[in-house]
Amino acid sequence: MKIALISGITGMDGSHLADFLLEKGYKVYGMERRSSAKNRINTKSFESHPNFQFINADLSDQNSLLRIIRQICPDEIYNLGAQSFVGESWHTPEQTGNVTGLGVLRMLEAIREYGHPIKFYQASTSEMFGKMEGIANEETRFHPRSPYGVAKLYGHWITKNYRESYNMFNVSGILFNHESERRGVEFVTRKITDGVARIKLGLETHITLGNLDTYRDWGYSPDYVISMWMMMQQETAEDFVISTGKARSLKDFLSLSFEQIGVNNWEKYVKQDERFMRPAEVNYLKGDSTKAKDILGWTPTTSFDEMIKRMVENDINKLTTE
Ligand code: NAP
Ligand code: F7E
Repeated sequence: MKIALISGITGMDGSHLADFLLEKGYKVYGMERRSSAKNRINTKSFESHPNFQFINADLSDQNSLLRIIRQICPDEIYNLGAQSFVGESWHTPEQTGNVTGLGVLRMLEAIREYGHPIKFYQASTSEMFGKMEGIANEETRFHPRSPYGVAKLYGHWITKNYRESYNMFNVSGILFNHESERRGVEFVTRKITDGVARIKLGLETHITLGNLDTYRDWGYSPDYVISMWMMMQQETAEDFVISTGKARSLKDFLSLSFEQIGVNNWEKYVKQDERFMRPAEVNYLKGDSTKAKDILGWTPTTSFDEMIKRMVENDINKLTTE
């Protein structure tokens, strides 16, 4: 039985990846950091699975990482843990650099110190492209626009550097935005689907957002975590862009979300507030995942419309039950 360690288990991708790996017959350890109140909203589907176990460690604590690796001897490590909210990264740039950037180095150093080969996946991001035009692939130059993007770029390069320096099996997936019913409510897609559900149920009258003139290449998280596993099964460690190849506007997202509750004039229900604007914005992201299609055989399967439908339905059901 293969053993996987996932950092970021309580997050969106970590929990979807755990579902996928348990289904594949893996023993999965989910790395969790200590908090005063447990955050296990996303782990319900697998936390009592006989092949799943939580394990305590923190990406800002070097020895904790080495200790758990020695304890569980994993074959594969998926490093999904991060301060992942771009907006927050201007408020806590040092903490973001420490966890999202240096946390990657700590994980790599723990693997080196352990001394046995472990395959390593790093969660890189389209935010490293930042100020881009056209369509980005693995060769496109980087221009991050936030402390988060800069920290991720450090994580990306140190992953590559340790591959070249120590011949480690390290891969980076450069994933464009992806969402799901498990997305945190501070991210714009879930903020909208949760807001639409509240308006439908008469709990709110409007949604307050920041910059509406923005475009993202949005995919579905359960499709994207499969690509992470595929990268780890290759003979050679390489980096891959994962995307749908389509840039959608935030206004499209709003329009389709409100359509789910029979509203055609979404503008009436949306306000804007400076508080949600960013000091430097990434206005447009679109990715070319041809390399992933050719080498991994990966393509996204869930459409933009279907994803929005699932997210709105899920939020309506959730609020109704609550
Ligand atoms: P997420 O839902 O925000 O999850 C982040 C996870 O990191 C949470 O489980 C969080 O745990 C954990 N974490 C935070 N600080 C930590 C620390 N000091 N030590 C250990 N764990 C810590 O993020 P996601 O959307 O699933 O994304 C997964 C990864 O992919 C992240 O690295 C993100 O930056 C990257 N990424 C995401 C996207 C996207 O569109 N979703 C695209 C490209 C790359 P707590 O519950 O304790 O906070
Ligand atoms: O913003 C705009 C905002 O916070 C998307 C993370 O997973 O994907 C994610 O980062 C866009 C931006 O995601 C609001 O200014 C307008 O242009 O949902 P977001 P993100 O910044 O793209 C990348 C790939 C990651 O790696 C990250 O970890 O929407 N926007 N109004 C707003 N955004 C938010 N959050 N809230 C608003 O009210």
